[in-house]
Amino acid sequence: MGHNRRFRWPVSLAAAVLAMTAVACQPSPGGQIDSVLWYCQPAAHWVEALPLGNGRLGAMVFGRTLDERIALNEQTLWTGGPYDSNGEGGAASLPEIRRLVFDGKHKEAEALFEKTMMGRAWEQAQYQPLGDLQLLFPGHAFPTAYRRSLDLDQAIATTTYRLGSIQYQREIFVSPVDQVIVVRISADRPGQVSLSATLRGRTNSKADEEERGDDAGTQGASTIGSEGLDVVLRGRVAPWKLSADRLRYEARLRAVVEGGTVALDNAREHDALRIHQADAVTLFVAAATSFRTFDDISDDPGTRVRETLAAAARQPYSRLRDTHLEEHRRLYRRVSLTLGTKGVPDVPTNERFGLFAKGQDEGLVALYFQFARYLLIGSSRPGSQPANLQGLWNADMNPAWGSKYTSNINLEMNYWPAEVANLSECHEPLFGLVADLARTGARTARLNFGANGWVLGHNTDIWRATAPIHGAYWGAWHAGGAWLATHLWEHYQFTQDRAFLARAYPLMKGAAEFFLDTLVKHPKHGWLVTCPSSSPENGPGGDPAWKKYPDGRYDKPVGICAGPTIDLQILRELFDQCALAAETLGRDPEFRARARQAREGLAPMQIGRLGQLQEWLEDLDSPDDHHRHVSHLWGVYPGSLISPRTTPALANAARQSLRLRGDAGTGWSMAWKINLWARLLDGERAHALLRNQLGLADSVNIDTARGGTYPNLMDAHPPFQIDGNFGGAAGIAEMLLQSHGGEIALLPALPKAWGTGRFEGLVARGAVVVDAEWRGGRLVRTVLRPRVDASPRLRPPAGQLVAAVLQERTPVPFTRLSGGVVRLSLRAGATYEVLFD
Ligand code: FUC
Repeated sequence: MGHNRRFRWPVSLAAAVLAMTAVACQPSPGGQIDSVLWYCQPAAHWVEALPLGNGRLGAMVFGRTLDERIALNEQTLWTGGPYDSNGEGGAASLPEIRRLVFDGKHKEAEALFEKTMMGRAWEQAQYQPLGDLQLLFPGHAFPTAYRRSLDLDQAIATTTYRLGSIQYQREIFVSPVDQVIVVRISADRPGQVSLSATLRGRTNSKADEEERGDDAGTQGASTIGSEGLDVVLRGRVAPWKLSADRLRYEARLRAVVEGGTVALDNAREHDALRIHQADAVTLFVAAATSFRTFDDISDDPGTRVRETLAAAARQPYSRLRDTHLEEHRRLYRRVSLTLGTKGVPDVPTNERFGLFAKGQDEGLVALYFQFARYLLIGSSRPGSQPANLQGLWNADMNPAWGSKYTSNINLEMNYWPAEVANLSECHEPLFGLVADLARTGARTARLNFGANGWVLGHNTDIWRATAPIHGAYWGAWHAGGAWLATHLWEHYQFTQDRAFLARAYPLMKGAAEFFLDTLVKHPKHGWLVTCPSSSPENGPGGDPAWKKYPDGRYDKPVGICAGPTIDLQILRELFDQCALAAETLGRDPEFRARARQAREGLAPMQIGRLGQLQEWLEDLDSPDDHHRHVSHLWGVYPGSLISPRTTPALANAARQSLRLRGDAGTGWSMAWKINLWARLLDGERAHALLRNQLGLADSVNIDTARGGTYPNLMDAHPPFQIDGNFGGAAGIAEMLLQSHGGEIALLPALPKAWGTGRFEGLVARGAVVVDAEWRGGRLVRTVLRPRVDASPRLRPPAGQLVAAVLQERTPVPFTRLSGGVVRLSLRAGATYEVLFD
């Protein structure tokens, strides 16, 4: 079962030995250190290596001196090929499944669901590693003055060390402009660069094959050969029972030397480049697959790779580097964040976790925030696939949960920081996915529900599979598409881009239409509910351990139900958003009315016997339930149905639910709770969660139940899962700036630990760019840069008032509303400074 996979680390003995022998750390060279991750040892484990990416190609740099490993990824390399995930469909059994649920016969309902509604397979395709770039530097085993680093502002990983009197340097980046991985190796004396370089593909081990089983497909083997002086890796994923066609891929390595020689060495196991006594060498890796779209894999990766490589290798290194820097910084430099007054301690990044835990390094939070922005730029650029469970960084043939797209929290969380952290265009790959799902999910809607519109449950893959998988406990939930559709409206809120809204509206409408067709009246209360459904991955009474019998049978918890709170919350917002969008675009009055009417009939949110917000229609929440999913709090965040100001009773109940659930959990679970406490205006509790999330996770013991953060700042579910990074960053932003409910709230959940600080370039709904500066816990000034004409309400921090609003140092009028809130009138393109008492 996909949800209980073992996870193994690729442990390299050589790396571990090297880690111990690399002594004498090199302190930071002068200059910018607040955007740098750095270490005194090479990475012994993948979760210590440093990630680079251009949205499509990824690299993890270990920084070993003797035998460097750079783990490679291409974001479209998945098992299988285009397929239709649907079985015959269970629409005919829908009335019976519903009857069983309403009669309280949940086990029977799940059994019938699993018999009739599941997809052709119970798993989906998996994201695969491309292979490794391997570099061998004979004689480089015992360096001094070693240092490896990742500069987020450059998106360049650098490894430097001395060998005797010679200083070596490697710079690695993945260019978003030239679409290649570039490795530059140099020394401070001529003729000193000698190495061999090759590519290595990955092959399934027997254990991988067995563990994954038939349902997910396998990568199969690749071959290494050469063409001229290029090393070429070619592969084709293994045949898969669900797909007639299968993906092909190719990677190509070339070396351009300055001084010295390069030759092909095919005497060994397989072809390698031998670089001899060069002054410097630039290595290029280009890679591609035959993927064009989810239903077309007819591209020719060989031609693409050859052309890309030729175009890149023609250019001088300095030019490649400059254009890469410029394009990266265009996105990265939009936001800055400084927390605290202490400055950045000049110690290796892995030592900063301890300082942060002692309250001595809030700068780590700022680095963590920027790292998430960096990861989003690296794994989700216009034209690329959306960031999957691992962004695009995966070294495992059988990755946890297939490293695919889990849409009952994880995929959405990946995009929580996109808008507020000023990376709006990095959101686009998600919208492309939604457009595809609206096609594949329309078939599932018809076959399983006899409904119009489109539907997605809790998972999809690169082939946009939409049929339920895993089993009824997970697969009976089907509001994943509706949740994703709310991202379209969010993008519009933040950008005010009407042309985008016009394109997105049919997708939103399709997501809503499915529910307008499938909502049913609950026989007891007459409320409109979803059925069958579930509260994602949780059953009433918590998540009891699965009981497995020696003969392989198991008892599993039952999750199927009608009208879980999360569904009703998502649908309230989706129906509202559709109606507003239709109004804005002047379309579909009938549909608008239908959506509004359905919204009014939805089951209400309810407060239960523990004072909690009920997760289900019935008051079934257990005080002992510490389940990682907090689905019923969707209406607090990412939704905005519940807030301390507008719905105080529901907000109190949400608080109580959060208290009962506790502050621990997987990385993403803690990240969600940061956002929730921020929305509940409790900065101290949000910060406490952040402290938990930024706890250093043990990179070796992957069985630890505790989530946290690995030494390379990547999130530990465990194992590594990128959602926690993105959710954590969104939470940090949410503590500093909120813009739901029609107002821009400044420093709404500022913890004491961040008494002094500043940010520049965060974005509020209404398309207003916001800077703020505060001292001693008090906001000093804010700068607003509206991208469109706007008249937002602005809420200063509690206990402060707006003193003046200036445009080019000249006071402009504003209106005071109640509670310190003011109404501003802003013109697109102008800059306003707001001062506070
Ligand atoms: C959901 C979560 C798990 C994990 C997986 C990828 O199933 O419940 O914790 O994050 O997605």
